[in-house]
Amino acid sequence: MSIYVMSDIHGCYDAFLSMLAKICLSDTDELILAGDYIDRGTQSYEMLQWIGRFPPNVCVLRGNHEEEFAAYVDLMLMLDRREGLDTDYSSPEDLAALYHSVRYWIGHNMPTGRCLDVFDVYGTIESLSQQKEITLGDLCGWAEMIRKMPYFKELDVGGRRCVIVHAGYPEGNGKAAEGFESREQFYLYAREESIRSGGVKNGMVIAGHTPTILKEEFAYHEGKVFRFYDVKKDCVFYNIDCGCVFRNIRPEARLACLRLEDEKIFYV
Ligand SMILES: [Mn+2]
Repeated sequence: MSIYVMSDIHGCYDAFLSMLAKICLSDTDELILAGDYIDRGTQSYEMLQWIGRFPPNVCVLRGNHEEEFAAYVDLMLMLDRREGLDTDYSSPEDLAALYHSVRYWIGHNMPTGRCLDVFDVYGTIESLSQQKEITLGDLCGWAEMIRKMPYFKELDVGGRRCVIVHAGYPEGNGKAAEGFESREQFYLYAREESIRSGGVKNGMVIAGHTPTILKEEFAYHEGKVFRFYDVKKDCVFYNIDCGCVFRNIRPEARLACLRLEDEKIFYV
């Protein structure tokens, strides 16, 4: 039995399926997905469908893109109620109309007037609405699914405490973490802080969120998995976001999968 971890699939459903085939995931293996299934790529719908019915040996954690998606759905519901739009939960046309109302409302009420700064930043809801004819009921179902996703998963790997999380795991048990309002914000948004003020004593943290193809970022490693060992904390840090969604513009970008028991890395 093996445990595999993947992260930041970002709508690359075909690459995700290729990876499942490559690692020959069986029912006795465990797969942990560290968030950001949607946005940027073209197959967010397929990813949402897949994580809506994932098998019991899969653990689906929350990424910042899921959290934001659920917040956009909340905003749509809020406006629907406030303006008395009475959107039909099973009508694709009604959802399209509500979507445009939200954009119009933001355009007229936000200081910047720029809707895409605050709502549906990657246009995912718009393309789901236009291309897949989804409904408000579908969106509410996905938002509910997202709210059930845990922020992190802890397990024992060869006697070491191992935490899998989307971006970072703050050290200690304090309520807040360096530069962040809450632990939850750190779980979802930490970048170099994930190493500087995060970690697990005598353990391991596996995260994604910062693509290893970005030269200006701490995790830069030419599109390969980034591994760092902190001697003081006796903690191994992994960043496994190898930027797969940028593959068409960056040849070094790819999808990675880490097998925990021997730290073997697979790429597609
Ligand atoms: Mn992220």
